[in-house]
Amino acid sequence: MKNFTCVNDIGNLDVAIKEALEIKADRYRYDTLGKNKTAMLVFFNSSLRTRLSTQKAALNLGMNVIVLDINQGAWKLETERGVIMDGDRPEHILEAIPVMGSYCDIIGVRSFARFENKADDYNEVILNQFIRHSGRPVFSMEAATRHPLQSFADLITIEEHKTVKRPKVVLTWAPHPKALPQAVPNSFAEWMNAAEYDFVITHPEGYELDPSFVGNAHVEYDQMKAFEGADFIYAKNWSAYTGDNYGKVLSTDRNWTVSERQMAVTNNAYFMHCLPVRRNMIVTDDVIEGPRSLVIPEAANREISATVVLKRLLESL
Ligand code: AN0
Ligand code: CP
Repeated sequence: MKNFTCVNDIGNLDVAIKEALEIKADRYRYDTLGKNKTAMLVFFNSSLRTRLSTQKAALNLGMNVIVLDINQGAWKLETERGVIMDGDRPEHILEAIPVMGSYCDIIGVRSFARFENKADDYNEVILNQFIRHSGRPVFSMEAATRHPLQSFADLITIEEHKTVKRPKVVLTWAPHPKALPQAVPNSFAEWMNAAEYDFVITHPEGYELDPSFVGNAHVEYDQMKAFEGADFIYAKNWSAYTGDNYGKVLSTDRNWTVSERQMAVTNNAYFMHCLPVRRNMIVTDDVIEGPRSLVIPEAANREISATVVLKRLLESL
């Protein structure tokens, strides 16, 4: 695997899941594969899980790790080419990227959608600059349009808990006070479609996702109807994608907060969320603390998805 930015990079999902479960059963099995290799993790945005689980994954493989928070101690980066740099940004990303690449063997990047320019976000301008100019394999730790390490961990979690081959999985929008990217729902949809589950997306009107991620998923605007008979509920907020509303919050309707009321019509569904989660906006205390909540094992599986991805990148060096 040369880079890891989307579901296609991982290839056959059955093979990937098998590899993940083998690594989960013996996570230090490849502890010499990364000897004298350095992973650099570059964060343009905050993180708890991605930061910790990816470092742990690198350590599982015997790698060295360098973590850089761009906004804490590094020079502020200009990202536009052609700009006269007489403002508050002393360094250009086109020098910073190859310099970072010179100190490591593999680079992970977290760079959220900035909501300034939809085309720049959906063309993954920052992530692609890393791919083009670092000279290293690059993996996404959540970029503008996708969060593949999260979706891979979500897939592993569903595979561990499902009781039928093709479970009903429902992605539901839920309210949040701030504008959040579409990366997590886009990516989740991409992986669920690839897994060929019975996949339903529910959200208020105006929150339609990019059709290329929705694919053949069934879109249902009635949340209660969508939840009927579901085996897994995956909650997430996202801001609007469509037209001039790109990056806007159109609703904070707490009728969409996942509670026992909606969970009651499911097939005793498991509850999932990528975290961090705002309680009693996205989900009630009762549901997230309940016996069917998978949020902690789901987060724990981030170590497993990252170990598989780093292992495969190391194998292709
Ligand atoms: C981010 C998002 O919604 O993309 C990260 C989730 C993993 N969430 C927040 O910024 C709260
Ligand atoms: N789920 C996830 O990626 O969490 P962090 O933003 O804390 O890394």
